[in-house]
Formats: sequence, structure tokens, C-alpha cells
Amino acid sequence: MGYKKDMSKYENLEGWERCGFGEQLDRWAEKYGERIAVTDSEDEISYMELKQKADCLAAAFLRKGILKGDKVLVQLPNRISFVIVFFALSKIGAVPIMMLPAHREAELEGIIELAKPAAYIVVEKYLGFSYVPMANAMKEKYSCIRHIFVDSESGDISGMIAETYGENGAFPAVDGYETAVLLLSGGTTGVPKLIPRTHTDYMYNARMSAKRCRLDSSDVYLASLPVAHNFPLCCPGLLGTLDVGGKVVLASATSPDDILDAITEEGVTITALVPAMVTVCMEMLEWDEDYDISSLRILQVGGAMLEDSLADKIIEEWPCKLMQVFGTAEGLLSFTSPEDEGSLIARCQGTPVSPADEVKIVDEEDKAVPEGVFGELLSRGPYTIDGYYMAEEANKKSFTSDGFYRTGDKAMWTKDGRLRLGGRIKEQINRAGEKIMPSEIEAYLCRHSKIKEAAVVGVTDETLGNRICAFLVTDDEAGIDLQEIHRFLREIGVAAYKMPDQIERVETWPLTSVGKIDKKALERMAQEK
Ligand code: OOB
Repeated sequence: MGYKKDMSKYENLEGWERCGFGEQLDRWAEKYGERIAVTDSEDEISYMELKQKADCLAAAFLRKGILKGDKVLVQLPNRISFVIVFFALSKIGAVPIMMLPAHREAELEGIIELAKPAAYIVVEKYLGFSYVPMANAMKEKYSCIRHIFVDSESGDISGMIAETYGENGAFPAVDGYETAVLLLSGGTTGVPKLIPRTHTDYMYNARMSAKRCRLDSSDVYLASLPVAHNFPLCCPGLLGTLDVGGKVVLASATSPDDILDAITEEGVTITALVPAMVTVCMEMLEWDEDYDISSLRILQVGGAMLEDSLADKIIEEWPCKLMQVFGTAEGLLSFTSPEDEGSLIARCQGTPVSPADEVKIVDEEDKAVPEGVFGELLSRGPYTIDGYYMAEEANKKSFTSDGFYRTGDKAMWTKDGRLRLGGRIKEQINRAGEKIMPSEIEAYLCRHSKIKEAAVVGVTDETLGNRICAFLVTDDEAGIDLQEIHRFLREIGVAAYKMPDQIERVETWPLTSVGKIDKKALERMAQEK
């Protein structure tokens, strides 16, 4: 066992509360009552109704035999039922695993083997894909999955919400220091990693983010990224907005017209985007003048490197404050402030959101580097985890012996005491904010009968940040094309965002002086094509 975080150290922090999300919702319902809590493309729900529906669903889960501590795969898009499900599970102390709608069999299997979920909640259909056959296949294969609950207009979830059995009865007691959610780590190396966040630390995460955004009950937050992701869920996102009594708008897809429509129609004051989405929204704004984004107060941009030139352009053209957001699902968040000068905002990712965050930037020997010099960013603190879920081996690599999380990111302190990110130290591709481990894709590719060896690299790309390029040694003279690879990866159940954007065939590998595949050389080769 490695270092274990001492939660009592943080008990005097403002915003730190030993309490579950279920109980938080009850308090919000009391305080904000009939105010609208959440809207989606079809409906809206008040704080009071949200509490009532979460209570009904929680009681129904208990009756179906979902127990406190059970893990539950949740794979729902941005819609009100996601929110009801989240709080219902919290109320009974069951733990949602935040799958993304894009995930398929390959991702699910690794997670199921690791976490042994008791139930799987899926949307019936989303963006043309039917989830029920996939869910049934998983249930068939893994006996731990006792229940599948389908979310559709007349499906299990809506039926369970509508059931009334008189009093809903008592729910099991939930301690704020217990695990509230398992988030997915972007940095999977074949074996997926799950990030256990407690009720208390995750609420604190939302509150410190809300505080940095100066969020209050007049704010309208638009979630356009998949809300199962930490950024729109909790930075401040859905949870931070509900805590202050604001309104959350859930956009069902991440296309620029959906985003701009929602901002125009709902009077959105704050939203969160990845850089690639900002670019497409800007293009859309240029040729369509009907959108009105004047209600926006803050545009949060994070999840991937924001080019200086794009930052300058946002500051110049958008009628709101740009907030640069560096974030990790493992914990640490660093944002710029609304009061910062534009010139400063454009060139850094601000400061950690909690006064109790401990951040170090170190060289290869874990020694602190001076200001202005890049090193690896390490962090420890109230809402940063001290280890992945059941992953002793991975934890030895990802955490120092005194409990600092190794982000794998290159960063430096600027002369104004701000953090500036500089790309990755560890191998990881950041494709439009989605994190992809090359080794995972390499393993999938090598399952193809024609592929003997594969090496995957991220290549700088103007729109995506990184695009995925796969170098292949193949068996077959006739070769293999991108289409065939996509078809194959789809067949074995790989999420669409992990598909290579480019393939290159090689006869022999460029090697480093110690005889490893020289990935830097491959990156240069891919860039030149
Ligand atoms: C967010 O969380 P994850 O867990 O999907 O990815 C974390 C990684 C970081 O380690 C870093 O490599 C990259 O994403 N990243 C950035 C960045 N923000 C995240 N790289 C450069 N500049 C930035 N501003 O991506 C996430 C979580 C919460 C809020 C926002 C993003």
C-alpha cells in the first residue's frame, strides 16, 4: 500500500463538507424549490422535482436489489435522466461508472472486468447507435451484471421514476468520505484505470471551480461536452451550477450549431469547450450572423493545449471573458481568473483553484525546477486522488511515495506565479480533448490478420490538436487501407474517437540509440506526409 490521503487535514477548508450528493440535493430542493434546475432539448425540471424523481428512482433501485457500494455502469447522453440517475445512485450509496456514449465493447470489457458492476444503465438509442444489444451481450458475458436498465420514453428508467410506492422509505446512510463516482482516466494503457472520487472531494472540486468563475444563481451553464466527463460535470459544470441555484442547459450533441443555438435561445452565461470546438464555433459565427452570444459572461476552454493565437482571437472576438482551464479527472484544476488581464489569460492556465492544492514542477530526478523552466507537473491536495481504483502496480508509477500524482504534463511557473502548460511528457495523444494511449490502439491493430507490427503516434494537427497516425508493418503486398482499418476497429468494438486519422506503411522501424522504436522520428515522418 502506498501513501494514503488524510482527509481530516482538510476539514477546515471553506467548501469542504462531509456529506453525500443525495443529501446535497435535498438541501438544494429546499433552498431553490421551484426554480428550474436543468433543461434539455425536450423538457425541464425544477430543483424540487429533481429531488422527488431521484427519490423515486433511488427507492426503485433498492427494490430491484441494487445495494450500497454496488458499481453501476452509466452510459447516457446529455439529458435530464442522466441527472436523475446520478442523484438516485448517490442517495443509495451505489457508485456510477461514468462511461461515455462513444464507448463500445472494447472499452466496456476492460472496465467490467476491473469493477464488476452489478447493473448497466443505457440509453436506448443515441446518434444512430442502439445500445441495448451491446448491453445484453455484456450481461450475457459477465455474470456480475444482474440488471440492465434502459432509458427511453417508456423504458425501465422512466417507469421506475413514475412508480409510487407511498413513502419511499429510508435510504442507507452515505458518508461523504465514501466513493461517489468512478471517472474514466484518459491514460489507459490497455488496462483501463478508474478514478475514485468521494462525495466530499468532488463537491469541493465543484465549489472551488464555481468560486473561481464567480458563479451565482443568475448563471445559466451550458453543458455541450458529454456530461459524464469531469469538465462539464464538475468544473464547475452541472454540480457546481446546481450548488449555487443556477440553471443547467444540457445540449444533446456537440455540433457548433447546437452549441450556438443553445447559447442564443437559453441566454447561456457560461460554457466549457475544448479548443477544437472553439475553432468550429468561430467558423460558424463568421458566416451566420443570426446567433446572439452576448449573454455569455465566461467561456471556459480546456482539456487540451490552447494555441496562443487562438487564445488571442477568442479574447478579441468573443463578447466575454476567456477562462483557460487546465484540468485532470484525477483532481488538480488550475484556472485563470475573470479579473486577470487579457494578455495574461492568453499565455497561461492560471492558478490551482484551492488554497490547499500542492503543486510541484520537477525534473527527471524529481527535483524542483526554477521558474521559467519546464518540468513535470505533480500535484497533491484535497480533491486529488491518492490512487486509481484497485491498481496497485499502476499506482506505483503514477504517484510518488509521498502521494503526489504525476500528471505526465510538461509545465512551468511563469514570472507572475501562474502555471503554463507545454504539452505531454508521457506518451498520450490528445485528439480534440479526448485522451488516447498509443499502446491501446497498437494492441487493437495487431489483432488484424494482415498487421504484423504497429506503432501509433500523435501528429500536430491544426483543428484536432493531435491526429492519430498508425505506422504499420503488414503481411500483405496488397496492403491495407484506412477504410479497412476503421471497419475492423468498429467490428471489435472500439470507440470512434480512437480511429486512426492517417496510416503509413513501413518496412523497417527507425530506432533510437537504445534500439527502441523512435517515435519522435515517426512523428516527423507523419508530419511531412
Ligand atoms: C480534462 O481531464 P482529462 O482527465 O480528460 O485529461 C487530463 C489531461 C491533462 O493531464 C493534460 O494532458 C490535458 O488533459 N489537459 C490540458 C489542458 N487541460 C487538460 N493540456 C493543455 N492545456 C490545458 N488547458 O481534460 C479536464 C478535466 C477538468 C477540466 C478540464 C479538462
